[in-house]
This record gives sequence, C-alpha cells and structure tokens, in this order.
Amino acid sequence: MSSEAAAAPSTSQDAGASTSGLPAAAKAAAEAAVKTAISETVPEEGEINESEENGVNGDAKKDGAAAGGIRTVFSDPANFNVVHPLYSKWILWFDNASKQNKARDWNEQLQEVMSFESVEEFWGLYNNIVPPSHIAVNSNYYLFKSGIKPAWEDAANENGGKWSIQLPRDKNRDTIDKFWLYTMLAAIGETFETPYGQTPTPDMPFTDEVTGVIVSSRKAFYRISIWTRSADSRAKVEDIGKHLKFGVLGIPQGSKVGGGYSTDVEFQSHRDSQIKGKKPAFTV
Ligand code: MGP
Repeated sequence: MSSEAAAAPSTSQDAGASTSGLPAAAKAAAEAAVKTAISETVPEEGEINESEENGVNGDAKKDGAAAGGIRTVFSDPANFNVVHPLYSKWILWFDNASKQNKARDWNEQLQEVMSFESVEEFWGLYNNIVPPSHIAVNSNYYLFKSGIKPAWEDAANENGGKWSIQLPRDKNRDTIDKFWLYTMLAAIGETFETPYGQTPTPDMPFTDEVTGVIVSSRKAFYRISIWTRSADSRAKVEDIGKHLKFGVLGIPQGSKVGGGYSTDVEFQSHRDSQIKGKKPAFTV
C-alpha cells in the first residue's frame, strides 16, 4: 500500500462525514462507492500501467506517480484539487440580440462567456450564471464544443441541422432551467452520441454528431436545440432526437406533443431553417 493510501482518511469516517444527510439506502450506496473507490484507485507501489498514464487522466496520474502513486481526491482531501476531465472542451456563448437588429449584426452580439474542460469547471460556471428562466426575451445560451462557433457558417455546422422543441413560456417557467441543465449534462457527458436506450458498452458506436446545444428565450416560448454536423440522413441523427425527447425531457413515448406555442421534437437542416415557413423534415 502506498504512503498516500495510508494518509487517506478512514473509509467509514470519511464516508460518514460526507453522506450523513442522505437517506439510509443512499448513504449505504455512497459508502460502498467510497470504499470501492479507495480500494480500486490507490494502487500498490509500481502498479500504474502505461496506458492509464497516457489516458485522459494522464497528467493528474503522472503528477501523482512522481510522488509515489495515483493522485485521487483522497490524496489531498483538504484541498480537493484533482479535477475530473471531460471528453471534450466546451465553450458557453451568450447573445442578447433584439429582434430588430438580429439579421444585421447577429455575429457581433454573440459573446463567449467561458470555456471549460472539467466537471468542476462546469459546475463552477453553472452555479454562477443567470438561468435561462431569467435571461432577456430574444437571448440565447449556446454551449458548443471548443473550436466550433455556434453559427450556421462554421464548417462543422454548414451541412448540419438541429433537433429542437418549443415549450410554452407560461407553462415552463419553472421547468426550463432543469431541462437546460439536463441537456447540457447529456451534451458534456456525450450521451447523445451513443444509441438511445441501450446500456453503454466499450464497443458502442460513437457518432460525433453533436456540435452544441442551445436554449432560447422568446416572448411566447423557450426553445431547446441540439445542433448536428450532418442533416442528410435521418438514421444518423434520429437517436439524438429520441434521447432529447424521452431521456432528457422525459416525455412519455406515444404521448401527443405540440399545439399552440409548443412543438414536437423536430429536425430541420440549417439550410431549411433559413427559409421562412419551411416545415421540419421529421419528428421523433
Ligand atoms: P433564431 O434565433 O435561430 O430564430 O434566428 P428564431 O428564434 O426563430 O427567430 P426568428 O427571428 O427567425 O423568428 C433569428 C435570426 O438570427 C436569424 O433570422 C438570423 O438573422 C440570425 N441568426 C441566427 N443564427 C443561428 C444565425 C447564424 O448561425 N448565422 C447568422 N449569420 N445569423 C444567424
């Protein structure tokens, strides 16, 4: 056992301190997870293998390896300074374009808020920004993969399209923040990229279709959109729409959605969305 493991707080003490507010079943599960984490992540001396060191966590693991073991959150519990990297780096953008000048200077209105590439940075950002229920009418948050501008003109979007759903403003004031959070979590967790409704496996196809997600505040409705790289094949993007509708928004399968200011979850290419009155290509 490494010296770091020896320095880690005792399992029951630590788990008890951090889970005391939980119901009994959740507390037991959390304590079991902590025990497993300690026993599985702190290796014996010389146990670190090369592929792990070169993986996503490479730097954090190498730092720890130099000091005699993998660094985990238990290595320095007082500072809690190990971050959990995301698969992709993301940038949050915001615009607050008034209806009148939107077409003229849409690009100038678009502002980068912050980039992040770890779970901790995401929550730091999320906990410090105005939620969609409180942003001005006609403004939007855009959460896009780093390197892709949330614009039709970006090379990653120019042949793409979007899944979107409109939710009436009056009925969704209390739910839009939760829906936007769930949409962002699915995006940064890359769960839109795998087949919907299947248990993830290491050899599952990864579509790399999503370029970003958007929440829009409009006078009569909110809209959540997911932008995709392609728009030429329903098969390529269909599971993303299903994931949004049934997984993220929790709409029961077979229930009727739409009418008034609300729409179903519908797909349209960016080219079509620039033609006034053009109907969506398909729905899920
Ligand atoms: P919107 O906000 O996507 O549509 O685009 P919405 O909410 O249906 O608004 P409406 O005014 O079309 O009813 C609104 C306008 O912003 C567009 O008509 C464009 O003028 C501009 N705009 C939006 N996007 C996403 C882009 C973009 O990617 N590129 C450029 N050049 N303009 C855009």
